[in-house]
Amino acid sequence: MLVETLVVAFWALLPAYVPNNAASLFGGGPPIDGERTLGGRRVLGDGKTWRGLAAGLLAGVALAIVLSELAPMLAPAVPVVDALPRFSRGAAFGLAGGAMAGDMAASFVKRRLDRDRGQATPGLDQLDFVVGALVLAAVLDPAWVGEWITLPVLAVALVVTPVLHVGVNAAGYAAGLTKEPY
Ligand code: CTP
Ligand code: MG
Ligand code: K
Repeated sequence: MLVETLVVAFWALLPAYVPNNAASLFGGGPPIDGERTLGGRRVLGDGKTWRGLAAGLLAGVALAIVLSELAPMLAPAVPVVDALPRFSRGAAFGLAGGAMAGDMAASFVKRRLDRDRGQATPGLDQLDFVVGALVLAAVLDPAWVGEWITLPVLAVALVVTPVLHVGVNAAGYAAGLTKEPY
């Protein structure tokens, strides 16, 4: 059922969604690339900081722990779902760390394409973190990914994530929390 697929996809990917927003809210300070350059351009740029990385990891893993406690309580109360995912350590760290790694990988690519920090790169900006999250989760806990990230969940995730991401960022921009509306 589509609604169940949507709910499971959203729940399973929440620990991958929040790291970006936490990094945006709490990031700043020394950049991860130490201001080093590659071919005349920054390796990652000033938008990728240690503080943002730490905040993102912490927020994602903490949320996964909370959701794991809530899942068995909430699932019986939500009529459309049979079960909601709980997160193993590998899944939690994979989703949060993979989201941050995917975001960093995208910045690396953007700098190689001569795009300045913060310049919009449609497609990459909206999917980098979810692809990174699913890849690292699949490496750290393939059984969890096999159980929860079914093909319909994956399809929904790839379609709904960009819409959700743009919506959240637009709202954050309107509220004065982020520098760019995308
Ligand atoms: N951020 C951070 N550390 C990270 C990721 C993000 O401090 N590892 C913060 C930065 O303040 C960044 C903001 O979150 O500006 C928004 O993140 P993002 O849109 O990914 O960075 P951009 O500034 O757009 O830079 P880039 O072009 O490299 O994506
Ligand atoms: Mg950006
Ligand atoms: K990004």
